[in-house]
Amino acid sequence: MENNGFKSGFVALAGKPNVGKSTLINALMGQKVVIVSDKPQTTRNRVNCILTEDHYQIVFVDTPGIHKPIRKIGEYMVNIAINALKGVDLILFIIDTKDGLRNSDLRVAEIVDKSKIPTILLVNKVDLIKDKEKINLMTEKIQSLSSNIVKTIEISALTGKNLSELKQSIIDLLPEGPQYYPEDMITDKPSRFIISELIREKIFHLTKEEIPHSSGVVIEELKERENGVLYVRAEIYVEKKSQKPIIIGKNGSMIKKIGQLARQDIEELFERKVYLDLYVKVRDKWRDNENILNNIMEYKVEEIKD
Ligand SMILES: Nc1nc2c(ncn2[C@@H]2O[C@H](COP(=O)(O)OP(=O)(O)OP(=O)(O)O)[C@@H](O)[C@H]2O)c(=O)[nH]1
Ligand SMILES: [Mg+2]
Repeated sequence: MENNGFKSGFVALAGKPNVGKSTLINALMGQKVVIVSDKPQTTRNRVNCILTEDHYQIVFVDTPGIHKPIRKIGEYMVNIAINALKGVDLILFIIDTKDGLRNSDLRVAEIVDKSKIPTILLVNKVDLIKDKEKINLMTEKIQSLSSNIVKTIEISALTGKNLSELKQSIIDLLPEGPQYYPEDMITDKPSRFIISELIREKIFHLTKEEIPHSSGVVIEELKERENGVLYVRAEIYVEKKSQKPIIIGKNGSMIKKIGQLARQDIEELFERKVYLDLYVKVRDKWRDNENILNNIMEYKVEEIKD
């Protein structure tokens, strides 16, 4: 097949939680596709984000942060992240200059090294750090651990610093290849997944301590009504009875806020009116329950099988 110089490939993000993987993907995509928060372990599934231009198609693979799992959900997440690197054309390995290097970064470095896939090391959040020496020491340490790093770029996913240079480097490193996805497709995930993520994002933004991480969102019903309104019924899972009133809030104020903000995002994305019905369900220790996880993390199941 003649590709006429069209370039394409899969570009996976790798890094510990909270380094800015999802923020970077949204910045490179030029629109919000994946959810972001200031709390670690926001991303729980692999999400392909597709950027198509005249001469190339980049499929960014967002992944959960690689960490030492405590619960079963963490094991799923790390498995998903590691498996998402298999067979990709390029890896973007992100470190966080603000947080410095930790054991998880060294673990990621080892995984990246083993993959033998060409890797760009991204030294992120440089907007927060003036200490050049610190940045250099971090960079050298990681470079010494991952022999497949072909380039290192200091970036800020938040301010956009050096992102056009990064995009050009990605394109340069991609092979000639086919257009994998239709040009108007921005993610491989179904509407249900995107909607559940937008709801979960609001919980991450509005609640604190153990609440965001104890919460999960499942879409129970999604249908278009005759009047064109998109009807969504979603269940928010929490782990303990005591967490339910926190999600609901005083006189229902918290769940109302979650619903309002999520609805706005969903309406914008789907360009139609949305009716969002939210329920809170206590699911005892759901994060260690494989039956529930296989449902909530359903989008990874084939991924995990080798
Ligand atoms: N100052 C600054 N903050 C950043 C930058 N990039 C990301 N952040 C912030 O870092 C936090 C984490 O960003 P995410 O994109 O959710 O990080 P992630 O790596 O996807 O995290 P997980 O999904 O938990 O693995 C958010 O509060 C972002 O706004 C940056 O370049 N500069
Ligand atoms: Mg993320």
